[in-house]
Amino acid sequence: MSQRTVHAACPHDCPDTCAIRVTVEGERIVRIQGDPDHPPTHGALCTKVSRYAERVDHAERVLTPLRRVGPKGAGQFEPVGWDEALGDIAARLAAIAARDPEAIVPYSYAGTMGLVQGESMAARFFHRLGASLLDRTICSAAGGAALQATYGGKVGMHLEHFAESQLILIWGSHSIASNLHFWTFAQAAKRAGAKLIAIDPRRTETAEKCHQHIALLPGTDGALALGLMHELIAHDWLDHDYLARHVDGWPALRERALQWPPERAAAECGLTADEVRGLARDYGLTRPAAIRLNYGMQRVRGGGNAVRLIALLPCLTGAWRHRAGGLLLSSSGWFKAVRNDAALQRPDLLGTRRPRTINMSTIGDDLLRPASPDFGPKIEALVVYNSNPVAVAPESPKVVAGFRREDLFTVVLEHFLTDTADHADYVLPATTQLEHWDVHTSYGHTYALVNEPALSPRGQARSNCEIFRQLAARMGYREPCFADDDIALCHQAFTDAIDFQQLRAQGWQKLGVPEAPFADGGFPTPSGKACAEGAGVPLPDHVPNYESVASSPMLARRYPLAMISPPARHFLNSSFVNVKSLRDIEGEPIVEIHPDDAAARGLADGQGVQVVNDRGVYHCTARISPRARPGVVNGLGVWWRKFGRNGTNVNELTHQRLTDLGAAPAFYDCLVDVRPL
Ligand SMILES: Nc1nc2c(c(=O)[nH]1)N[C@H]1C(S)=C(S)[C@@H](COP(=O)(O)OP(=O)(O)OC[C@H]3O[C@@H](n4cnc5c(=O)[nH]c(N)nc54)[C@H](O)[C@@H]3O)O[C@H]1N2
Ligand SMILES: Nc1nc2c(c(=O)[nH]1)N[C@H]1C(S)=C(S)[C@@H](COP(=O)(O)OP(=O)(O)OC[C@H]3O[C@@H](n4cnc5c(=O)[nH]c(N)nc54)[C@H](O)[C@@H]3O)O[C@H]1N2
Ligand code: SF4
Ligand SMILES: [Mo]
Repeated sequence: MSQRTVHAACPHDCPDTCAIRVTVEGERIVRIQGDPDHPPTHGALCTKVSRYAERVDHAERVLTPLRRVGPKGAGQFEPVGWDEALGDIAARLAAIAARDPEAIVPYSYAGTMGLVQGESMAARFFHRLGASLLDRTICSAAGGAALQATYGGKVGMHLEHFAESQLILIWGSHSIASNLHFWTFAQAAKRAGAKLIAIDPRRTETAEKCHQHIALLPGTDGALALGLMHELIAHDWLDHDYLARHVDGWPALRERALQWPPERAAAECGLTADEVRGLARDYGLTRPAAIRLNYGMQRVRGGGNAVRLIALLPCLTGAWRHRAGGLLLSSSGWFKAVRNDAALQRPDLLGTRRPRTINMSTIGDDLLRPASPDFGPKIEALVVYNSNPVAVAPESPKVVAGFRREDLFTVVLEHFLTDTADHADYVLPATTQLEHWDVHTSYGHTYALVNEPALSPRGQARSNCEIFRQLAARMGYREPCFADDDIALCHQAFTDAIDFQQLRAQGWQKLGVPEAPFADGGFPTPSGKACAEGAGVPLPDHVPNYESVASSPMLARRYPLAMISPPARHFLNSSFVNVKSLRDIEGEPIVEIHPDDAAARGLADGQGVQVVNDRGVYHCTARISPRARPGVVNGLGVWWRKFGRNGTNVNELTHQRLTDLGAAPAFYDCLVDVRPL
């Protein structure tokens, strides 16, 4: 049989959004390779996606609709035909909608980042229904709001230009794990003489390979940024012309920064004053200097303010003047000009209705809330797609209790029986990226991509869009938009600036973003200036954690260790945990603890431990390791609960309090203690 190669895109929630070439022979996967012509991908995929065939053709893939037969949450199902499943689901949703459609809540995130299999037909369906809206805050909302306030959008440097930087601060990013293709450009810079500095509480493989590692306490980045500003001012390492012409609110920020001498910042951050001074000197005197900020540092109470302060650093030094200077947290805002979200999602189908919005990050509390004038109706039905909230949402004891409610009707579109699918009344088999059409943008580079199906749907799987199209038909929705097929949706996703035929021919297309976008100001804010302080935008400040030894000393007496829970390198959030070869690399759920903290607790390496706080108990294995700094433990995530020693994962311990900006979770703002099992 002859072989065929198609252009695909990695669907996962990763800034790299690789262009992929999939070679198949009939319905058999022959090869999955990075596209050598796509500059960010340059032919390489990460370990996870190189092994994608193991995920697509996994023995445990859900390949027929399933109906619950056991108790809620037990994961016991029987196969059922599509007609029966869709008929029953439509009838159940219609009955709830007849009382109050807002009692129905869609729950989705970035299982696929595709514009089509993400929020297109699904959004149309829920808009037509009048269901509650979902605020998708779980990952990047604090940093996103901060970029919006500071730059006027989620915009920044080009990925490729980091190769020409002379100094790169890798700030709150384990690039080798979660931004691998950036790391390649950083390596090129290093070979050309650049200095790399990691700013991260954890001594990651990335931090190890940098020239310097600044291991600050979690949630103290805002204080560090203020301390750096203090030094930039004190030594006059400022670009006065840039500040005068392109920054709003500089005099007030200057006053605030002058209150943060290096000693004060260092005390707050758990660093030495010399570390703060040295970092400021490097940043103040090296040209061009770039910051690769990432979302790890904004998963704390003050994450939004911290991002605002850091995002102002290149405005103080004028680093933006050079294309290899400035900052990149997200590039997704550059796609605003070419996206056609309203055409895909059709918010007009709401008519005059204005449903309430549920914040996905407080789903634990919200599932347990009774009806009230403030909250609206009790949640009676959840339709989950592209997400695994039982594993990934904060404070799992509450999330699980909510999902176990006997009076909650839950439908989960999935590839696998995840912790969330185990709690479903119906599980519907979804296609993977190799079996459906999609188009993609990126938050780490500036190329649009297409994904052509390489395979027919496995088993009875259907694409998310097909499932919502069929549900819409059964609900009696007759608007023409419910007849659009997946290819038609791909066409509608972009404005004419992206030529779909050309996209198909090459697999990707670069956006027209200026080389050095803010060399002469021109930020997409109302004033065109970067904003330190302005109308409705207060001056940023260091906002201490909800939970830390310094900010909550009473709590810290019982739970003296700060816990962060960044992802294990071979998983992608909770995706891939069930791929055995990847799980074997990670081994088992662990908590990294510094030798001194382990000794104080009489813990041995490899010993079973309970990680505890008032919210829950998480059993895992202690790894005594210099990757953990004193006072901070690293509970790597996000394991499936069912692979955990006591059927929990690290989110058993996290809380649902929200960040200062963006109403996001503060996963890494969490006190615990570690005790022998
Ligand atoms: N392999 C792999 N790749 C991934 C993911 C994955 O799960 N696995 N997830 C994807 C997703 S959804 C996202 S959002 C991104 C996440 O990737 P990043 O945006 O890089 O965020 P995290 O991995 O959460 O954290 C990055 C680093 O920040 C550090 N950190 C934690 N707290 C703080 C702090 O207070 N200050 C500072 N300075 N650093 C801190 C952590 O120790 C970690 O090493 O990666 C994507 N790529
Ligand atoms: N403690 C702690 N918790 C965290 C984090 C952390 O660092 N620490 N990270 C947080 C972050 S950054 C994020 S982004 C969230 C991520 O949370 P989620 O967006 O829920 O991401 P995943 O865990 O990868 O789950 C995605 C699910 O979607 C499914 N899926 C993939 N493609 C498709 C498709 O085409 N159709 C359907 N129907 N399903 C599909 C996958 O099988 C997978 O089970 O987790 C957050 N939770
Ligand atoms: S997960 Fe990231 S690095 Fe891996 S293939 Fe996908 S986009 Fe590329
Ligand atoms: Mo994320």
